[in-house]
Amino acid sequence: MTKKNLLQKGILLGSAVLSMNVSAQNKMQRPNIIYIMCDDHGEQAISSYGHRLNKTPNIDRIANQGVRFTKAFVTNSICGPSRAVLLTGKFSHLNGFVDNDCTFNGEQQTFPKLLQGAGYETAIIGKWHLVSNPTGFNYWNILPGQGDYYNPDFINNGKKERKEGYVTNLITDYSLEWLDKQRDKNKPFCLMIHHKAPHRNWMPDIKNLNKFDSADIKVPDNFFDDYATRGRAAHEQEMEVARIMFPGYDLKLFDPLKSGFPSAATDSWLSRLNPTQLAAWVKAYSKKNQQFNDQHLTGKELALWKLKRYLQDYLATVESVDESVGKVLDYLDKTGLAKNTIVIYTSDQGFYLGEHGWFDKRFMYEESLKTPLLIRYPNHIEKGWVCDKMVQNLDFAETILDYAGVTIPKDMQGISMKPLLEKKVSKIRDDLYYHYYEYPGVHSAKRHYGIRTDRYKLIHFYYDNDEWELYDLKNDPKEMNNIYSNPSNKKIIETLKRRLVEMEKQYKVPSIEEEVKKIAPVK
Ligand code: SGN
Ligand code: CA
Repeated sequence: MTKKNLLQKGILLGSAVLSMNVSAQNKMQRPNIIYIMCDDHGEQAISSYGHRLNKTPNIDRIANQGVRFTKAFVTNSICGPSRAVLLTGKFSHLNGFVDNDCTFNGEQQTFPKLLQGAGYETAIIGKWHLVSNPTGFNYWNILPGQGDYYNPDFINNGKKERKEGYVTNLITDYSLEWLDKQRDKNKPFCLMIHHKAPHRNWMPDIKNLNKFDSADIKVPDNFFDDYATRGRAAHEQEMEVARIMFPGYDLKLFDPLKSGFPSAATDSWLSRLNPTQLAAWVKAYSKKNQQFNDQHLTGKELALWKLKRYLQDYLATVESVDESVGKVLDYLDKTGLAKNTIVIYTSDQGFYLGEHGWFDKRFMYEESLKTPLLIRYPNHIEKGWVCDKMVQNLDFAETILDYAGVTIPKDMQGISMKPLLEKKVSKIRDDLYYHYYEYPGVHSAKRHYGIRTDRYKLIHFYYDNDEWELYDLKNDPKEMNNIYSNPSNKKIIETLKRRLVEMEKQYKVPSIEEEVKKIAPVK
């Protein structure tokens, strides 16, 4: 009798049971995923990246126990679009969420839905920013819109509730509670912890308000960039620390000494604070604001003071995120979950911490094109590895599905990083495509798209201008010299343009003429 016949007659029951056990075991061994994403956390403010602005020992634990990417990039450096790319593994023009004014079509395919369908328990806690309700999650508890730092509202599986406390701590508490008590422990899980911090207007927790007061904050050497070699986009943006920041909202120059308390009318961003919190804020800023008033700074000195105040608050806001990461990692250690859980730490994009004189993101220049990326998966990813190969947030969904053993849909546009993470290939991409759309809009970063290779970056600004920029990242890593008009670069420009056309075809990008037709005419 053949094995097939024996099986059919139930004689080989023993081995059938065995094979069932193996598959049940395989299922159990599917990794859990904890995906932690901050909002606007530039790598400059993570100590393992070596910029020496602050210390993030807990985020660094992920780097020390796993891999740190130095060339992880986004496809569209802005919040909602980045989140939509993450969920769908598709560029903005295909997932439909090109700028922050869009509403996410939650009916489309997303990786949490695919995980759920494959037996994963899925949850998202924190910032969402995609307008429509989350789909594909067993549990969701999100901040409405941008959310508030103090005493924020949450929408908990559809029900709005105001929670007393500081947003980063509350997101952490909800996350630990879900991990410990709420999830179905018979299933592998994917938990997405999406912090609001350190998004503008950089409001630290009370205990950190004075943490960086005497810190020696390094000023980027291109803070006073005059954009001499660049086109209109860099000249016409509205994201300069010196020129654009609001005295109260951004720089916390409310005047408690004069009025006793900042008024909710003029300082509405403070209106969420309860009287005890407000008193702590007034105490924390009064003396240093008085010192500032007494100095009567102007010109470059004033600009430097603004940068320092901005970074003090930004870094103090990051402190709570690091603490949160520590709590989550400790929980994984304590419960023995660490071994079989992939932990990813990233941001929705990078951020300018004074480079080129800026704050915010949007541009295809390095600080905002990049996003920090740290991944830990014990026994699968080498400890303390620094990977300098290019990856994109477009690849995240594919990577997670790959690790979960779920077939990656053909219409996803990224590439699984799993073979790279396991050192089975030396790289997954030679170049990347970028496209930013939110213009006209806040901060006035003009529409542009472009290509980045390991060495070069070519950008085309369009809509109300038509300008190209080229950077040689090897000789000019800070992108101070636009070399597009240098005749010696004719060949490389031709090559990059040819490759751009190929990528537009591969990624099904509509022509910019088509795109521009759909929006308001240039004024
Ligand atoms: C708000 C901020 C901007 C920020 C956008 C988008 N202004 O409009 O500074 O660029 O959000 O940020 S604020 O006055 O409201 O703080 S994103 O991360 O959501 O894309
Ligand atoms: Ca953001």
